[in-house]
Amino acid sequence: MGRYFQEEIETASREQIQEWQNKGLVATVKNVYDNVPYYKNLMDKKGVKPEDIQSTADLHKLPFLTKDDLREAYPYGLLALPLSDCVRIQSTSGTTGKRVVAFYTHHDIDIWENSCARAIVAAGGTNEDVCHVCYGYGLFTGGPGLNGGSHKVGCLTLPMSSGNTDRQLQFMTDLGSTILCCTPSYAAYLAESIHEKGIQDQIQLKAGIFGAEAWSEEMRHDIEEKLGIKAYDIYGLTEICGPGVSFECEAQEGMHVNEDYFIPEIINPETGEPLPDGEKGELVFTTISKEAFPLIRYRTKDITYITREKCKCGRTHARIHRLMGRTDDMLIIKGVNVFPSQVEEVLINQGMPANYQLIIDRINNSDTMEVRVEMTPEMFSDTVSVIEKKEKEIVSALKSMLGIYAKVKLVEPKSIARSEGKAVRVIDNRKI
Ligand code: DLL
Repeated sequence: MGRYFQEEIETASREQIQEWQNKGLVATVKNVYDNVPYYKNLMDKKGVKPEDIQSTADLHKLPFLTKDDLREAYPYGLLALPLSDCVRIQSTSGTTGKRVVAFYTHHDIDIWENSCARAIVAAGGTNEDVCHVCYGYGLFTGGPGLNGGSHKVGCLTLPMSSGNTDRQLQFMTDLGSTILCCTPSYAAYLAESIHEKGIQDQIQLKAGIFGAEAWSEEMRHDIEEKLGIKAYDIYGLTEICGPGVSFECEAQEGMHVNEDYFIPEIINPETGEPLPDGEKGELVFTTISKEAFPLIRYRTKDITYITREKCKCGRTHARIHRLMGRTDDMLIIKGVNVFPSQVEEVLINQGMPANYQLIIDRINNSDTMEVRVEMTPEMFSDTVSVIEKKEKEIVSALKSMLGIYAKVKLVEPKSIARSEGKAVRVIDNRKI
């Protein structure tokens, strides 16, 4: 297979990429204007017609799309094809009320799996490899995406899904897994477990493809050293397809965006103005190949910058720098998206006052969340067992809302520091 999954595409000239993008953009804009009333309405409001868009230089004329639009149009309002042409949905983790649902045709799954296959080959994968996928399977895109990419490359694919570390390690040693796909925090946890059990000699891993949450260069070095592998970053979001929107190559100097499928832009999050290469801002994507759920100028809220400088690996597609945070308050805990407002909703439903704080940490390389919430003066005079019972009730309500465990601690009235301005709801002690 060589160094690339699709060499001609991945190493195409900038002129060629530009031509694909211009053509794809013009066709996509015409398609959504003609077939998706929601888009027509947005474009009409902005006074822009499909004829005004001739190339990527006209991108800035188009309206943005946000997660709120996706929620408003839920579930079918942004579909560009009849449902009979769609074969799959995926959905985002942990959002309140209406989740975001993305639709796929056979073609859409194909380009998504190509994206993941490119990532696997960029990490050194071939059909000789045993690809161990422990991202979650189901509505989350991590498992299905890497699974599909692994099939395309011809690796022996282990659809492990997440959890059950003992079983993960057993398969990893018995079947000789060589490529590990999971969140960086789970990779670090697996590395620790391997050392605790003293089974380093039985591990044959050579590479890891880690994403879905922020991680640091330090964490990369730590995982690489403990597992004896090269650790590659992979980025993506459900709305655009899932993992594989961009991926790292052997140079490990930023993630190549699959520019034949997605046009990246960086904007100033306050003004919406496009920013030049090298300047940090909010990442925005326009899809130019998707059929069922094309998105135009979708604001990811992720912060990074773009470079189009030549990469040592020979790939010509633009790169984004390791993600540098988000413009909103969404937290990613154990790969699950959590908004403080969701926690607030649970607390209020449980009859608690909205004086609370979330303490996020990374202990033994695994994310933890503690919810501290003030009791009312009446509760404060309750017995310890009544208070403990209430804590347990909140733990289980949070678990069913968020899908993850959070420790709950009821604290004295007025013991959470009040701030002058906006409430400080989140204390994130993770060093990432
Ligand atoms: O997390 C898709 C994915 C699965 C990517 C597996 C990589 C590997 P969502 O659940 O929709 O999709 O969450 C998307 O996760 O907007 C980022 O804020 C964050 N994110 C994803 N990859 C990275 C990364 C999947 N490599 C949101 N570094 C995005 C930092 C990441 N943040």
